Amino acid sequence: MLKFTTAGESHGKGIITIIEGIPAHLFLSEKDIDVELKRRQMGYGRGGRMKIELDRAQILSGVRKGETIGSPVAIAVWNKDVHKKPLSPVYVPRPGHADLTGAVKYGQIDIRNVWERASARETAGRVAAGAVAKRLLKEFNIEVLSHVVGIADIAVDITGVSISELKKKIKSIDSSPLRCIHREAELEMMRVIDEAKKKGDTVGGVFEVLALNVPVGLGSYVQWDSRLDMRLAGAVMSIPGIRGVEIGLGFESALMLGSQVHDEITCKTGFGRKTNNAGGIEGGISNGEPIMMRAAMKPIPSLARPLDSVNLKTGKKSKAAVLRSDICAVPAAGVVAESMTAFVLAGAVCEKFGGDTINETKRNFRGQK
Ligand code: EPS
Repeated sequence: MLKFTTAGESHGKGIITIIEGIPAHLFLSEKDIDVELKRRQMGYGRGGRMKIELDRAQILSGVRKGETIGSPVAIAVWNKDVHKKPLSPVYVPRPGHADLTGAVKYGQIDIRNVWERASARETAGRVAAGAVAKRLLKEFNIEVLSHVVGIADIAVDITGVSISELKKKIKSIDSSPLRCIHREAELEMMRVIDEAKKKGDTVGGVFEVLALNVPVGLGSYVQWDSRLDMRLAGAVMSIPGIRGVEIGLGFESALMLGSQVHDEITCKTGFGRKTNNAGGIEGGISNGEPIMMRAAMKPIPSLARPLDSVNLKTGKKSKAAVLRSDICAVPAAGVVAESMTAFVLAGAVCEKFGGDTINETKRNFRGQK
């Protein structure tokens, strides 16, 4: 079984990721991971921290002579912004962050003890895991991409854009400020972010994740937790700030008739579909069409003009803590969601095709065709 775990705090020594279950003999370099770490750091509206950090991976174990050896792969992303001396405690939780629930749950009064781990800095570790998963998926020509389709109430309509067109456009957006395929909408989105910043506020948005060339048969309907849609939705929902995930038409399908929603089946060289409203998954199993997911991210809870809260020490009404943060992190969340998606798909590939050695996985993959 493919799994990963992370450890580390936002201003501790670094973020450590341990991945278990990566097949042996997969070529893997620190560069493969660095490319993805850099993508996570980008995006218009990021805060001061991203100017300090230059995230780089150090592979600590599981790789010899550029190849995985079947044992756990440990990766470190060292922090530059390390707090060496204890800082003064913070007692006023930010509404919407883990500050209060975490403080109550873990018996903390200094909420730094909560936010150090609840910080989205942890997602650097997820991206490291996702980069390894992407490296594995590359052996099967499976690609995972993302793009931003909305910031606050500015939305991009991609109806009628074919998958090949979308893929071409997405491939060139890494250098665009919001990873958005529509330049005019993007400029409008940037204005909304600037406006929010001026007001001491933050904004959320929606991104789309696409997985291309996914074979038929990943995941299963036989148990609730083997369904691919459940695993993908759960993985993306676990990213800090994500409040909604939909697959294919998602919520819109509830408003339509069955005859409008379901994708008619064709058969030429193999089974195909006239449409892809299901977003590539039926009965919890990948159906060979592109997997399409969207996720909604709420605005980041660290506000320069803080909301009402309560001082945990005195019990008195107080304004929430103000700290350096992003105004908008939706493009970065899209990159993290690619990582989570890649990891779930890599796990499902190993599960279906075997995963002790990459040659075994590939042989069985080819055997299905
Ligand atoms: C982040 C690092 C953090 C935040 C942000 C994301 O660094 P710092 O707290 O030192 O500024 O910028 O974290 C949050 C959005 C959050 O809610 O905790 C990162 O590496 O992505």
